Amino acid sequence: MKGKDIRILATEVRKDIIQMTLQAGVNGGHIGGALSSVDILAVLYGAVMNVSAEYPDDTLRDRFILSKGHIALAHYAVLAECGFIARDDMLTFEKSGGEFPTHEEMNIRKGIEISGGSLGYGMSIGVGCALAAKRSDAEYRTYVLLGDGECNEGSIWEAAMAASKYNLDNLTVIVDVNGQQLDGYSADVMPIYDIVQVFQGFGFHVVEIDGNDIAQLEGAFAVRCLGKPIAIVAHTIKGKGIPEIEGKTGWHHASINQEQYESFVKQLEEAK
Ligand SMILES: Cc1ncc(C[n+]2csc(CCOP(=O)(O)OP(=O)(O)O)c2C)c(N)n1
Repeated sequence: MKGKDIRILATEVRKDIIQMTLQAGVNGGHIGGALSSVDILAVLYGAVMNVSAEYPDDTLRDRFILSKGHIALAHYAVLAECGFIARDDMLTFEKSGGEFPTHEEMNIRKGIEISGGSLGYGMSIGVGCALAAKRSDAEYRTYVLLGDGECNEGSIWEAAMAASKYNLDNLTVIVDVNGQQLDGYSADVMPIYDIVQVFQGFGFHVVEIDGNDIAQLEGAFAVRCLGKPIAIVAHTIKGKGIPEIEGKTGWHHASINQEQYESFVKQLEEAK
């Protein structure tokens, strides 16, 4: 997938997310937090990670751990755009008996490293992958995508302590800070105050960026710090790409109808 224009990839992934949500009917999809993370996923898969659909289980592949597992539909979309998942299969999202439910199930052949859905444990798995790489002198890097609401889980911080203790400079954690969670603003539900300082306090080298800006993401993913894990604090907009829903509450999880689908695709095209 390397070489494809990342902005085009991101727009295609956003369209796929809308299409999957429409096809899911009343089951709907986690549309808001999927759209906020798209640029992060597009840069990772389009420009950064050493992964290939041809050899999905290569032991030296970079590891991507989707800890905010409810946005599996965004992950399915980028995996489909990169050839890991057939498009027709992607469109079985949320269908009974299908392989692509709302929270993803571990399937290395399809590029899915963990089963997700219960927030807060992907970071521990990522720390385990990075520690294993260190101990076996393997060259791969581990990337973990967290939500800012997810950072209310105490297990994140236990894993953060371990990442520093073991000097996991082969680990990059990205926090999608869209400022919202399931039923409101993160600042109201359970504020973390200064997430940059918190990660610094846990011994991370922190990079703070606009997480919907491709160039800033590319720069952040190139950062390394000897002996320290990296945390990318990525400020994003929930619902990014569709002006009608950008930053609005109520779009964490939703169903859409045909009319909304057509309007959303039009808005995505215009925002390109
Ligand atoms: C352990 C656990 N508690 C609660 C939930 C229900 N839940 C699903 S998404 C979500 C909000 C997560 O917020 P955030 O990480 O900010 O996600 P985003 O807004 O980026 O979609 C919650 C509480 C869950 N999936 N797992």
